[in-house]
Amino acid sequence: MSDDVDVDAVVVGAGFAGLYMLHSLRGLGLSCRVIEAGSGVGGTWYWNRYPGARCDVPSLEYSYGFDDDIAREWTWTERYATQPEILRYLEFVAERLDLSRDITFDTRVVSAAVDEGASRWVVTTDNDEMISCHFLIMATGCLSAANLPAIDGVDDFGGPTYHTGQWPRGGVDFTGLRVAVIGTGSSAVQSIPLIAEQADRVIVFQRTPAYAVPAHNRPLDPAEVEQVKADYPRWREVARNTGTGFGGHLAAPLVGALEVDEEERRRVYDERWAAGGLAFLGSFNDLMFVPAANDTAADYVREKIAEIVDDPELARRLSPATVIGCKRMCVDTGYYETYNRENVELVDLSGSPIERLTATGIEVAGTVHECDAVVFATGFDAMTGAIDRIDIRGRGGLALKEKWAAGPLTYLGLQVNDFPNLFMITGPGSPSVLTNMVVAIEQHVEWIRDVIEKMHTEALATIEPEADAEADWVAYVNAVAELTLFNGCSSWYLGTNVPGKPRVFMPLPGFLDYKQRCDEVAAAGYEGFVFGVAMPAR
Ligand code: FAD
Ligand code: N01
Repeated sequence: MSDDVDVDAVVVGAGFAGLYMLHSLRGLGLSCRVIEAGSGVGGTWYWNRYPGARCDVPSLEYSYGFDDDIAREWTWTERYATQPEILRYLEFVAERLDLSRDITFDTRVVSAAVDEGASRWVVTTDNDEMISCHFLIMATGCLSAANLPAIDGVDDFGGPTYHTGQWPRGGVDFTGLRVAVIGTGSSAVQSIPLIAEQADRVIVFQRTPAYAVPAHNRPLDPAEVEQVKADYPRWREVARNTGTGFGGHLAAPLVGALEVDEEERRRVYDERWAAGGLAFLGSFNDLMFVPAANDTAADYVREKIAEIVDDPELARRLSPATVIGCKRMCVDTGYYETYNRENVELVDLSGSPIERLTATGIEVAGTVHECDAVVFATGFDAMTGAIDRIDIRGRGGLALKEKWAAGPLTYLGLQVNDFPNLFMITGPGSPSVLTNMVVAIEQHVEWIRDVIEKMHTEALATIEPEADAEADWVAYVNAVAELTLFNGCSSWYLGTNVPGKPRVFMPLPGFLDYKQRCDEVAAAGYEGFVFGVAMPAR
């Protein structure tokens, strides 16, 4: 072990969340160390370098709002920025705020344990370093723990394999190759059209078809950018007061899909389809609540798939039968059109899963589909995966993983009972992945910053949620989820993409209500939290 290090706070992760947390803690005059497994800042945008990776919340909104100078100095070039552009933006922010000097790269946090006597955490890294800190803040990301399914024979395959979330930094050249892509979620929907343009052949292995709406990506007109920049503070304020953290400048739907006639419904869907992007699901206010309303949107997208894909049987296989929106919707550029190419083939796994990888290909129902490279677009152990991969021990040696064995338990998605001074940014039980995540991250960072400032001012050693407050919050999150159609299919929101993970809806729908609740809790003296002057014994 190297010499022990003492800091006020350790932040794990240097994506949008970790960078802003570091800047905020510095603003309080605290010493802070960020530990990041990657070799640079960026988080999601450092790791996901697959072809076609870009945001699906418009760039003008998918960016920090906390610093007016940064907002003015940075100029987005496309409606939906590419991964390299978003990474450059985060590198620019890190440089502008001189953040990297407090970040340790290429280092993974492997464990963290409460030292009850000293009211501190002891954090250990894979470089055998031990860091003692008062506050431990997980900025580990909701979608950062790659999910590599345990498929037989992976080691037998003779060619290279890639996961979209761990893409090589130098890129991959698929020219002349037969490429298998496993999965049809957002990462696959973005990458398949570009891989198909380069590779000799693409074979897509689809277990469940996805709903995709067109991005209609385009270069941003400089005049439009300047107009938004001039009005940025108002834009940001409006976004922070929506249910999703973005799109506040669009007219919010005031009616349900079943409250209008067929002609009006189609007009609205046509308009949203032509506008492009996730706002399609905001066409009507009941789409995620009323099954018959949801059917109208699902039918509309299925019709579009049938119009775009030339082969009717292929269109049928690409058409989802589930509730639209219960898996995260995909935003595409030429995804369905790609299936009209001669060099693209779909293997439907709905009847029989992948049996194994062989030396030369992927075997399904006794047939080996020959390929030279395999892309796992198989997603993430979402929301809890990155946290669960760290051995976190609270009071009495309680393992967080054990506490969460039946599903994550948190108060406000920010803290866990028995784990004093441990915070999570966009933790389970908060709106997180159902929002423009930059807005949700800023709200969490600022809430955590404010409570830490209070603790410093008032010489409070610990903060921790009461067990009852936590139990009530978990019940509330479940009750809200029950009102929606999110339970209507298997999804990573529910953890069902990872074998053995409990089926629990992890995020909380409704950003605005949530934000108001957090503000009320703080205004009421941090209702539901207990402060200690010294670390209490278990
Ligand atoms: P991340 O960016 O995931 O960063 C977490 C960091 O923590 C990672 O760098 C990781 O290496 C590090 N880390 C984790 N565990 C450890 C450990 N034990 N030790 C050390 N370091 C660790 N959201 C949107 O709102 N709009 C979008 O358009 C959008 N597009 C996306 C596109 C893709 C391809 C993906 C995968 C996600 C997208 N998201 C989007 C969600 C995205 O994850 C968030 O918007 C945001 O980038 C999350 O930032 P973060 O800092 O919370 O986490
Ligand atoms: O992962 P996913 P992702 N055999 O979990 C399939 C964000 N994001 O990386 O649906 C065969 O959505 C799995 O099948 P099924 C966004 O929030 C945003 O694409 O479980 N198939 C599914 O088809 C997104 O939702 C963007 O039946 C297997 C796919 O793999 C989240 O990140 C871009 C399998 C995984 O899809 C995750 O997206 C990218 C197996 N054993 C990501 N295991 C934007 O557009 C899994 N699958 C901004």
